[in-house]
Amino acid sequence: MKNSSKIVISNLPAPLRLARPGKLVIWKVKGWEKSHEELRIKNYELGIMKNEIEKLKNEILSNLAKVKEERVLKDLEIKYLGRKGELTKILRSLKDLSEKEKKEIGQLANEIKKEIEDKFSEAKIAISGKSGQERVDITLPGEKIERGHLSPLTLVQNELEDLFTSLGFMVLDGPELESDFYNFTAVNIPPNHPARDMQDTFYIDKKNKDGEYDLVMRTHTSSVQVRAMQKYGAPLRCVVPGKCFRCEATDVRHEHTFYQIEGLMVDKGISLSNMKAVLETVAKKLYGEDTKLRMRPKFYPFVEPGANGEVTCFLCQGKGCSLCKNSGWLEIFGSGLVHPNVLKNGGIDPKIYSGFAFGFGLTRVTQLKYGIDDIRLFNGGDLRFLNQF
Ligand code: FA5
Repeated sequence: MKNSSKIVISNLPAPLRLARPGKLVIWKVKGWEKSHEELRIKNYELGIMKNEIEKLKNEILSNLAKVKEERVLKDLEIKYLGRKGELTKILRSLKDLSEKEKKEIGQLANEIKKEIEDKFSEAKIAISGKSGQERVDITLPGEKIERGHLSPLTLVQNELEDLFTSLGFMVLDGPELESDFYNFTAVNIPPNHPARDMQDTFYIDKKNKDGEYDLVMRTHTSSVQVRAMQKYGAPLRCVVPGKCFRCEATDVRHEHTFYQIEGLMVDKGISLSNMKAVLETVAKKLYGEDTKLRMRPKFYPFVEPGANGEVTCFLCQGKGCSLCKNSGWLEIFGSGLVHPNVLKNGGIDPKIYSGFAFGFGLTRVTQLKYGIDDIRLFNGGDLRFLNQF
């Protein structure tokens, strides 16, 4: 090889250099025409390039045939067709070729690219099971999203809260899982007192260190009376809406879970007439100016004297029916002047202050307002019932 010189091809496109590590050396024999030699080299380069593209195509197709999961498919797509993908790199390197070469190899490369992209689309459809024809028609009218609304109980609760705040009452909250003390003892119903039988109670199956069951699901919102007095002292005006629980044999008027709204006013010189004025205002606000309110004495251990309040039965208009037990009246609240023992338990001196308290059955009040003939519909979860409000 004395009369020959070597040409080191260093400007091969990147994928070819990768494919053939080391330097590609072509021996140039002395006396050959330059153009002839270059043509030969170029043809050699193009041949390698075509082979590499074909090889890559076969590799991609064989890998695609094995794919079963979307995630793997995605990885393959990135590996070959991604911005830095192997096929993309080859295609990008074509820009270094002359126009004639580009035409020759570019056409092949584009055909292969198209074939591979089609295979990828087919694989995607096969894996996701969706038709390639599936399209989103943005001109179709949208699906109506149902709007919820407030429950009738909340509507009435809001109405009463507005009324009471306008009368200067605070709105308070209290725990539903309550201590035996606040639910009973603090409101003048000591342990073992027969008055405890007035409310069928869910006791929590957990004894304290003295072996007593001292946690209950509160049976009434009166459990918040002493809490409020201890926290705010006198004078005091508050209402407490909330859920109550009783172990009832349920019927059209009785539920095991129902709402009450408690009211408490403590100040100097509070009398029964103040209480009656407030309760009549509430009844008229709820049921209209013509509403008749009947109050009759009733025993509650935490008030003295005590009274219950009834309004005309909506179902029979006072004639008597199964809902009102043929009385023509429906009881909606209990009330009375706060017992001195309760004031004392709340840290308020009964010689200076007096007060009144009441407990509306909020669920019963709502039942009456909307003419709902069975209280159990509230907790029934039937949307046909709720959608009416
Ligand atoms: C009480 O719960 C007393 N804490 C009310 C009270 C407060 C009296 C302050 C005096 C001073 P009573 O058990 O009567 O009272 O219930 C009051 C109201 O709750 C009833 O008038 C009724 O409307 C409603 N109520 C009672 N039990 C149920 C029940 N099981 N289902 C639905 N509503 C009920």
